Amino acid sequence: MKTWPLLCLLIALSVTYASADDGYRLWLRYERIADPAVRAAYAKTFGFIAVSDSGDIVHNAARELQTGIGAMTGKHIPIVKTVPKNGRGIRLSLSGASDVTPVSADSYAISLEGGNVVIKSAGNTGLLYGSFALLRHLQQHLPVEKVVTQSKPKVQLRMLNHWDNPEGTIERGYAGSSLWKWYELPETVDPRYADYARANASIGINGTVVNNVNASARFLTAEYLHKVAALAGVFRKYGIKTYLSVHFAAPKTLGGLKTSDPLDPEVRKWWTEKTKEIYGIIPDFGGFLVKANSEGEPGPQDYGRTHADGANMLAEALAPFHGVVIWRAFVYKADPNADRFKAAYDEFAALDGKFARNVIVQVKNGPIDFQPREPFSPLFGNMPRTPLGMEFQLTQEYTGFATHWVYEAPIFKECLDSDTYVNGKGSTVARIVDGSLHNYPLTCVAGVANTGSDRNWTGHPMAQANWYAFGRLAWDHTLSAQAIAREWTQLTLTTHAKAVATVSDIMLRSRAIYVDYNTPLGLSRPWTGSHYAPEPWQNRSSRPDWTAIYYHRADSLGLGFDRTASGSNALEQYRPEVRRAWENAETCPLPYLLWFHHVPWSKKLSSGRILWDELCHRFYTGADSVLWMQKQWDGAQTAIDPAIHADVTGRLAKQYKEALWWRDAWILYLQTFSKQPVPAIYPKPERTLEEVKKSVNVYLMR
Ligand code: GCW
Repeated sequence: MKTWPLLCLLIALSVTYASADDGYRLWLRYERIADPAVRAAYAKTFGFIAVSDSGDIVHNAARELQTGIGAMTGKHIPIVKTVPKNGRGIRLSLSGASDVTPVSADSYAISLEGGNVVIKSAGNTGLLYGSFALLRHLQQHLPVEKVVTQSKPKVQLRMLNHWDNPEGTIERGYAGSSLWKWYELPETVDPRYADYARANASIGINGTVVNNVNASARFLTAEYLHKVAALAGVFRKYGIKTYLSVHFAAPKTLGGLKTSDPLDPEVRKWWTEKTKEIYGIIPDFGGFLVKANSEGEPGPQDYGRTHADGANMLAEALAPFHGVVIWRAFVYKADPNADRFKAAYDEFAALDGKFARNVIVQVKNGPIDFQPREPFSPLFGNMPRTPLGMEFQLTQEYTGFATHWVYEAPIFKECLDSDTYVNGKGSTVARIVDGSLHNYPLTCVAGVANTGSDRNWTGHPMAQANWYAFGRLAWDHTLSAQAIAREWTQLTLTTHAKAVATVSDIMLRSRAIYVDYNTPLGLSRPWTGSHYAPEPWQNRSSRPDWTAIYYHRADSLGLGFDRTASGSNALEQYRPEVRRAWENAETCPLPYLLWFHHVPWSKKLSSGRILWDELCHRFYTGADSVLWMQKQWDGAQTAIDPAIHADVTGRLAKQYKEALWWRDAWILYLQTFSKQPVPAIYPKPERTLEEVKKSVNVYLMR
């Protein structure tokens, strides 16, 4: 213990701005508090951490408090078993309720009792979450008296989905390679796994699917199950359950059976035995995530069976162990005459009520695919008898990889706050997902992870906020995007009030800015390829819905996808109130206009501009706004670690270049249809369409 003063000194030294912050600590930096009055007040209040339970989870909670408060105050705080007679401190107390449901085990209360801060919960995980809540409070230098609170997660399963492959790559990952070193596991257990778990636990995440939904059967072999077990052993100590994505055809590919038909008794037996084997190795295993009959993955439809048949077979195998099946609704067929928008609803809505009790159907927030802005998926509200889980994407597949600063909380909130009108006004997507509207027995929110082996975890330092915001909203969807932005900034970057205001302001505007220069007015761009470079001209692919022209439908008359009754009629999948708001091109809100209407180039919009001019306006102001982001960011320089500041400055410079790229590509290409000039108030693009295409081709070269 004598090393403590030295350690504290080292921590204090390491966080002065003379040395660089590499971002590794995320929002758990525990910077030494500069204000001596606050530091002294905290030091006086936190003389000990009393904890009677010695289980791993509670032990980690106490350790975290010790490390965090120790670093912030420069004081060593002992962990003790009984509350000392004198002095003030923290008490972690299991309140021992008999009806411990998953939600109440995670809930916590923080109170002040006789000078002590008492964190109470019916479960160990609740004590862990309460400890992190206290640390969040202190990291914002708030008065101890204000810490009194009660908190309960609104959703049971709050999980990350990793699209990590067995050879270490990450599908749609932009922050290096996979965190999981499969070839080293299980013998070598990277200490980083525990830091990953800590970070997740600190924001309430309690589940992780470690492998890609485009799943390799390799993960179901005994060799790999032992590797997964080593990870699960680390995660469990932070209240996190481990799940696997499974390859539906594993009975054939791995088991050597002739079929993977879910109604075949041999196939069912194979899954039952495999599941038993898994629980023998990982006793608290969470369950399976399945992508079936989607983008070439095998599934029950290969045998003329339904998604429910497939899910229920796995559910039966998992039920004795209380495991769950999370079955994805991300499906669409290669039909040139179909509208991909309608596919999930068409395949799933009729199966409502046909799934086993331990199945959750996981739905992406929008009907197409994680676009920068999508209307909410019409499945929400249309499966009252089937628990629907939410799938958000944290990794920035369509929101600029690691070179664009896009704070995603507004995307998540926009969807969660959307009113489906399914049980009248106020039937928000959030109330469906949290189970309150339809009394779902299971609730789940998943985020496709944006983590990787980069030292700062997420590539773009500001992308850490998306992981953070996801966890906070999965816990409590009523939090505002603004409150989370401010909180994250204070924990991660600076407590300097003006800089906090500046940075959170950039964050809050960043998504709208991105949409303006990337996909304004309801354009979308899920065409095939890397999803990095603009390519609105792309018209050839193995599938019609893997081209750009399928989505934007530009022609000599106008732009946009007609999804009204005169077009694909996807709007009929929504309730009349929603339909009415969107079906009339005159009154459809501009953000959704081209999602639902093919609009003539010269049509006057509610903004007072004609479509073509409005598009130009958005593309130009969007790209120019990146200059505003740069200016604001520069203004916050003195309050932010120089290494992080410089890193983001570089990325913003790149973002500006790419914003111009997107702007010019779209404008020059669409101009070949609109035949209209760029309004005189804007400078004309300095390149030709051919030149833009050439620069894009560089990124498409093999
Ligand atoms: O958006 C598409 C992505 C695929 C992904 C798929 C899915 C994992 O481009 O990379 O595959 O969605 O969600 O299954």
